[in-house]
Amino acid sequence: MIDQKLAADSPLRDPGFEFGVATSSFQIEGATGVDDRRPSIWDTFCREPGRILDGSNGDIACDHYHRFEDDLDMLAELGFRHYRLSLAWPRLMDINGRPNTKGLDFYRRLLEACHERQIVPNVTLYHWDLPADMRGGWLNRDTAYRFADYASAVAYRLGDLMPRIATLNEPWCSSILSYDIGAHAPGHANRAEALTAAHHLLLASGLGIQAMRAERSNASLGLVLNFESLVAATEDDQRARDLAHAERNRFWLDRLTQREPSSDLMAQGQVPERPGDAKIMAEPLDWLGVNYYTESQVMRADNRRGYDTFTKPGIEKTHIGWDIAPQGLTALLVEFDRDYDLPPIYITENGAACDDSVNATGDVNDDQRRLYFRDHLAAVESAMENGVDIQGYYAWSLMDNFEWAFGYSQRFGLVHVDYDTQLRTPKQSALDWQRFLASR
Ligand code: IFM
Repeated sequence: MIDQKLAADSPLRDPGFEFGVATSSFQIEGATGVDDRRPSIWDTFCREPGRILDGSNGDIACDHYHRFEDDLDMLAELGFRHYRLSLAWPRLMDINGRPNTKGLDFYRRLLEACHERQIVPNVTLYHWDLPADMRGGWLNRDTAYRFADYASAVAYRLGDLMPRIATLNEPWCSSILSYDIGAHAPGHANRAEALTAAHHLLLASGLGIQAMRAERSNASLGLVLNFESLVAATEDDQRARDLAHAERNRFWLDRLTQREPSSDLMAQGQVPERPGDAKIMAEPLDWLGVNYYTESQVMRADNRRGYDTFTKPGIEKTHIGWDIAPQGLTALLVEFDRDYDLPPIYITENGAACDDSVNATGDVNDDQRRLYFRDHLAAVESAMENGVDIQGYYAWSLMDNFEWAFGYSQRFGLVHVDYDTQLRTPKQSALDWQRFLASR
C-alpha cells in the first residue's frame, strides 16, 4: 500500500535509500528518576497544572529504558535498518558538567544493541530535554557552551558507536514554540525571548559541531529542522505569510548559510549577536534533517508575531487537527534546493497522529496513516525528480509515545502501545512498511 504511488524504478525502491523510524528520549524512555538522571525542563513543565492536555508526564512513558532490547527486536523485525533516537542530556552529564557513568553505560548498551541487530543509529543530542537546573535555559548564552561540552564528552565516550549525529531537533520548537507561543517548556510568552533562544540554539549547534569535529572527525554531523508549508489566506495576507515563512522556515536556513534573515522578523527582537556568532552558526553540516507534517493558512494579525495560522476547512486532518498536505513537502524541498546551497537531506520525521485502537481480532486498522505515508513518500520522490538530493526517510514514530503538550492523547506510532500493560501491537501501517522494505 505505502509504495502504491512510487514509480517502478523509483530511487526510494533502491536498497541504498535509507528507511528508518524515529523516537526521542523523553517521549519513550520513562525511568526519569533512575541512575542519577537530573530532572529536565519537561519533568518540571509536566508538573505545572494545565500544561499537558491529559495531565500526564514522562515518568513511565513506554518504559523503553527497561525494554529497549525488545523494542529493537521489534524494529528489526519490521525490516528497518536505521533508527533515529535521541540521548538525554540530563542522564549523561551531572550538575557539575562531568559525565555520568550510569547514563553513559545505558546509552552504550542501547547503541551496541542497535549494532548487534545491524541497525544503524542516527543520534540526536538534544530533543528538548534540557536539564532543569541550567540557569536561564536557552536565554542564557552559557547554555550554548554547556551544550558544546556535552557534545564533546559524548562524542569522546560514545563516538565509536555513532556514525551519524545531529546536534538539535527542531530548534523552532525549543525557541518560538517554547518562549513565545508558550506551548512547550518552559512555557513563556515573549517574542524577544524566543528570538534570543533561537540565537543561542543555533550557536549551540555550531559550537557542538566544532567540538565534535575536534573530538572525532569521522562521524557525519547534522542538524534537524522542522518546516511547515504556509499559504496566505487571502491576497492581503501575503506579507503576513512571508513573515511566517521567514520565521518558521527560512530563518534557520538563512543563518546556516550566512544570509540575512528577513528584516521584518529581526525587527521583533534584539538578537544578542556577538562578533563571530554568524560564522559559528554556519559551521558546515554534513547533512540536514528535515521534519515535515502539515500546512497552515496564514492571516495578518495585530499580535506580537504579526500573524495567525489556522487549518483550512474541507481539507482532511489527522487526529491532532493538522491538515494533510503532501504537496507542501515537495514545494518546500524544491524551494530550499533552489535558494540555498545545502548538504544532502534526510527526511528525519514525517507521520500522522490517528485515533488508533486494537480491535477484537487484535489488529489496528490505521488506514489514514497508511495513506499519509503513501502520499508523502510520493512527495519525496517528486522532490527527488526535481533534483533535490534526498538520501533517506524516517517515519515518526516507531511506537505511540508521550506527545508533549498533548500527553498520551495523540498516537503517532507504527506500533500501538497499551500504556497500562506496555503491550506493543504493530499497526497495519507497520505491516505495510515490513512488506515494502522486504520487497526492496
Ligand atoms: O512528537 C514530535 C517530535 O518530538 C518532534 N517532531 C514532531 C513530532 C510530532 O508532533
